[in-house]
Amino acid sequence: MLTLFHSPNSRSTACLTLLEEMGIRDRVAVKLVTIKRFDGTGGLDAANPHPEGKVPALLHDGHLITERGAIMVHLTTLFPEAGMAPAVGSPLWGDYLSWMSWYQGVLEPVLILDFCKLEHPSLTATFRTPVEATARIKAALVKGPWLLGDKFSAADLLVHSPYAWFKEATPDDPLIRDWVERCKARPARLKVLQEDEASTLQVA
Ligand SMILES: N[C@@H](CCC(=O)N[C@@H](CS)C(=O)NCC(=O)O)C(=O)O
Repeated sequence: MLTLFHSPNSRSTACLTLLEEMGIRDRVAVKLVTIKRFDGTGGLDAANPHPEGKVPALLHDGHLITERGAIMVHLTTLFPEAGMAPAVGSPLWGDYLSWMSWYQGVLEPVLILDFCKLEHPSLTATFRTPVEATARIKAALVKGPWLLGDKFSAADLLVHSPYAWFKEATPDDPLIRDWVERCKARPARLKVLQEDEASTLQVA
């Protein structure tokens, strides 16, 4: 059995959107939990199995998967027919894994460090900066129209997500802005955002 632990308008929204994109909402139970919010609202939820009380978390027959990249790779591997990732083991699968790992290991830290205006030679040596991150996304989109070429995938869903939430972080580049807008306009995302809007009232 698969259970996704979700809190509306949070990082887990992207995982719920993936379920919608894949047409597998009926295959994964979604449990709403509260989380500690930056504005001081919410709080830890005893029903959430995430070791730090965060979302998303995916429980698969007693095994806990955390980190959006890992959750998305797990789901796209379990349901390959949904077509949200290249065939496992194909050369393009390597590109897919690289984007998912790069997001978790580099892009998200880079954007948060930049938002906090934190600079240090070790940080730059390890992660580089938004300039290099932008160049990497742009290089893929020049070939485009999606990160993996002609098909929208979970890589687009994950990598565009911080720009959808924080418009000011979006690089001032027409190719990247257009890609973010195309990701934002997908019906699956719009549907989940509407649901999140409604369920926030229930969870708060
Ligand atoms: N690296 C994790 C980050 C998870 C995360 O920070 N989630 C936030 C929601 S946006 C959270 O649960 N915060 C509650 C807390 O920090 O206690 C991922 O991408 O899955």
